[in-house]
Amino acid sequence: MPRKKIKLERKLEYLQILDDKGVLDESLEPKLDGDLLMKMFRMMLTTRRLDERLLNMQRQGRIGTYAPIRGQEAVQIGAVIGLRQSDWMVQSFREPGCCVMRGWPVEKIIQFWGGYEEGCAVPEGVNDTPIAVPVASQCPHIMGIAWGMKMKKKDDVALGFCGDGGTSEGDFHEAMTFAGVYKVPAIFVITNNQWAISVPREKQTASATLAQKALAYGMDGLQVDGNDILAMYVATQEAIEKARSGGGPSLIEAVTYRVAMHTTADDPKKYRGDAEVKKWEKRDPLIRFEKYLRDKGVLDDKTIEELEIDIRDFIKAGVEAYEANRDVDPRDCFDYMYNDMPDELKAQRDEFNAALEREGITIGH
Ligand SMILES: Cc1ncc(C[n+]2csc(CCOP(=O)(O)OP(=O)(O)O)c2C)c(N)n1
Ligand SMILES: [Mg+2]
Repeated sequence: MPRKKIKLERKLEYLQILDDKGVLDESLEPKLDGDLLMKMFRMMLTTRRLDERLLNMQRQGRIGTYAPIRGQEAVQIGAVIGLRQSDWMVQSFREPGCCVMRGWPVEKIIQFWGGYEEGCAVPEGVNDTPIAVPVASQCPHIMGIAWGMKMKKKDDVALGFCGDGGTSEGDFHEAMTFAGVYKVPAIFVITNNQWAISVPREKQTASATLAQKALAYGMDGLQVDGNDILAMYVATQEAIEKARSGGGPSLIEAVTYRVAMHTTADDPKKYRGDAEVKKWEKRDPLIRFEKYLRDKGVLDDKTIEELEIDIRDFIKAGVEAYEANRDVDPRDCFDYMYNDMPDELKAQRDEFNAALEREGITIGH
């Protein structure tokens, strides 16, 4: 019986174009026009400011909870900026940048985190799935939508997100198996932000990279510096082109860091040290890209100042729209799950109503 090395046919690469200090690898630099570069920066800055705003709103008691994304702006904008509107984007719960990029009104994003079900309704004309908290549930959806595209003989693709923690779920495995076998036009972006709540990356899996998991399912895997928007853009564009032209699915592991807490209900100081956070703060995706644009002469102080004002007004309008439209009745939550309300739910509703009456509380419209 022979014993020999099995040749792996698939490639596994790492891509970084702008390094941690903003030094450019000119041989890998994509030739992008100034408008696209500025759009990338504007969208990343919008995502940063929106994230800060949502975190503040939660601390002020104006929304219920929030999952911050600081540090992950390049993953989000780099991955979706090159999608067509007819392509699909499948999100988890940490992609507000993708939502804004895809045309979700800011008001809607705030509604979701404010606990209003209106925030789950995808805006008209936007081919995205709603925010979904169940970990890795995105993967079968990415696969299924992409399979649908293939069956309909469309050249649209499905691109979606899953976390490092999500790759340990059965949903991830099942979706990857099907995607590989059926060669669907799917792009799985794995946001490796090093943590799944309090579980660090090294305890998540013994796999040296998450990208290499792709090989076992018969697809290419690419590990990308997720804090380098140029690399994220190039990697996803390649995967999108491949998917559109019938080349099948890809997995992109975006290496980044969750600089803030898991959600506003979490205190990361309980399980990780400051030094690690500080190290990653220095790799901030915005600082790096800003330096690149300044060196290129397409960005200066005045442009940034104007951008900040525009973005502030844009977010403010969304917050105002959200706060002007809160005439809802929390008792509605009993009404929409079932056509015929089951007895246990009726009992809960009655108990709630009785408690309101007892306490003399008036709510709703
Ligand atoms: C199926 C399922 N199990 C557990 C949870 C609770 N939960 C929410 S987020 C999370 C960690 C997810 O980590 P990762 O996939 O790395 O994504 P990240 O939060 O870092 O964006 C867990 C366990 C959930 N939402 N869904
Ligand atoms: Mg994670």
